[in-house]
Amino acid sequence: MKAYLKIIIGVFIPICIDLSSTTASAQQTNQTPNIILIYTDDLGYGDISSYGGQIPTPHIDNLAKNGLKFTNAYVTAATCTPSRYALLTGEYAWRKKGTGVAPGDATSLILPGRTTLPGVLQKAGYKTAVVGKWHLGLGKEAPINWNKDIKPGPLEIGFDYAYLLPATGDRVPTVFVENHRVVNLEPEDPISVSYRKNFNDKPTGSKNPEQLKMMYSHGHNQSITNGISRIGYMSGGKKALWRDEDIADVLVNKSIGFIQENKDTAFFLYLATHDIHVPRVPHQRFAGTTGKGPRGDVIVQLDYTIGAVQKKLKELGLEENTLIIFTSDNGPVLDDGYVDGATERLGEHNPFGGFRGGKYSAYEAGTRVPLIVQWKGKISPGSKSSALISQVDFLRSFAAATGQNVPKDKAIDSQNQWKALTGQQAKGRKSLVQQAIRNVLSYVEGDYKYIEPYPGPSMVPWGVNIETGFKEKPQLYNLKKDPGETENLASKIPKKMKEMKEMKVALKKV
Ligand code: NG6
Ligand code: CA
Repeated sequence: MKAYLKIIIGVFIPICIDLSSTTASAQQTNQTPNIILIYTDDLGYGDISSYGGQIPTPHIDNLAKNGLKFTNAYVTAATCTPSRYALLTGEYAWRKKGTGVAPGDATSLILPGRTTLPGVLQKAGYKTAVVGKWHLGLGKEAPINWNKDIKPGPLEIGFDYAYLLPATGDRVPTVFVENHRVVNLEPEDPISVSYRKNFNDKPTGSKNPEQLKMMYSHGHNQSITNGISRIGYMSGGKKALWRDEDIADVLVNKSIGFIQENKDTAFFLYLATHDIHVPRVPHQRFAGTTGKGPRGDVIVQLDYTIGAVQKKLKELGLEENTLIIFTSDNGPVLDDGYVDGATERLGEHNPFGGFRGGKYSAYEAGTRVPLIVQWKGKISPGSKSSALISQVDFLRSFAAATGQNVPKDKAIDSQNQWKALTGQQAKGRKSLVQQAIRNVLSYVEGDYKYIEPYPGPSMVPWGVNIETGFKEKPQLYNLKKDPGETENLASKIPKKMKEMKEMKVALKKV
């Protein structure tokens, strides 16, 4: 069923939305906002200047100036694959085995037939696209043949168009995939990929460090492309290899191309940036501009990306009709496997925004992320919200906003938080679950957070220098009074602890 959103702008903000009326119109009008979801990679709560960062991000700050900034918003997991899985399916990833960080040759984790965020919007008459990092697997059976049609993938689960980095920038194959095909692949130079063994003694980071323009620090010592060694081995596809310096520009061009092409219909663009994941290799326009090394420079490059999208919307007169959501797939990390000076050149900039832990961690910095929603003319500019929001809610929120019915047994963790997301309501959800590496779960409700006991290492066991938040005993924190999670209240308020534990156990059984 196609949707029609009737918006009555009253004397008072916020707005009133009547979801009862439906028509067959998919025309992009005031009533059906375009939706652009900008999903950044590894960007921390404190990485942008509107959240206290020391690196200038004027275009991202503009989103906050014109829109609504959340201080209590979460991604569902502290790594990429489970976060994206939950974002697109409306279900926590820890419910499904095999949804941890996916290798570059993983097969599709979200299969045709699933209820998905793009699928819901497609049904509502939107043109849908994903541009950027996928990292949810591609194809049906391993090993993937990269030289033929690669499917199923995004086109089979609700996207009309896809331009992808198949996994991450640091994993082979380092090529773009457009719809079902590797871009610029020449049949006489086919691609081979292996995550187990090298091909014909091809150069690797560990054997040929002299060929590297950026040294690896941990992992990332296998096949070399563009002077950077990666995770995994590949050969062939010479013409198809991306140049890391150009990735942001390529994704911008594909995004604004999609916007241009669909300016007259309602569209949904999921722009999943490679920035600011490793390897951090800014274009020369941005290299050296922040004095904070590549990590700082790719934040400025990310800001440019947002600026380019804003410029396009303005040029097409679509600013008022477009809702932009800006957020991140997990918390920040400094050294994530390459020697790029991220730690040494940080200075006063604090990506962690005062929270404990970071990417991979059960502590807050793992999953508390920036979230900004801009919808000009609808959301009051410069507003702030402390509503508890999870990205898993986007699916049902947009379903409700576009008049789509999602059966109760689908997208089971997603809640319709449309009102909170658009600033019409101060309260969001009551509780949520956070997922750290090794599927260690935390439960947040009200001011409190419970971290389940786990007998694991206290530091992430590879060189990232981040606390896991794992303890053999349960932990309970009052996030309001103690956002830095310094005082474990488990033994001080055992009743609360018990209650939180029971809630978490109950949720897991759903
Ligand atoms: C880790 C990688 C890290 C990054 C991460 C996934 C090593 C040593 N580290 O395994 O560099 O790729 O996986 O990041 O290989 S994510 O943002 O896509 O989840
Ligand atoms: Ca990530």
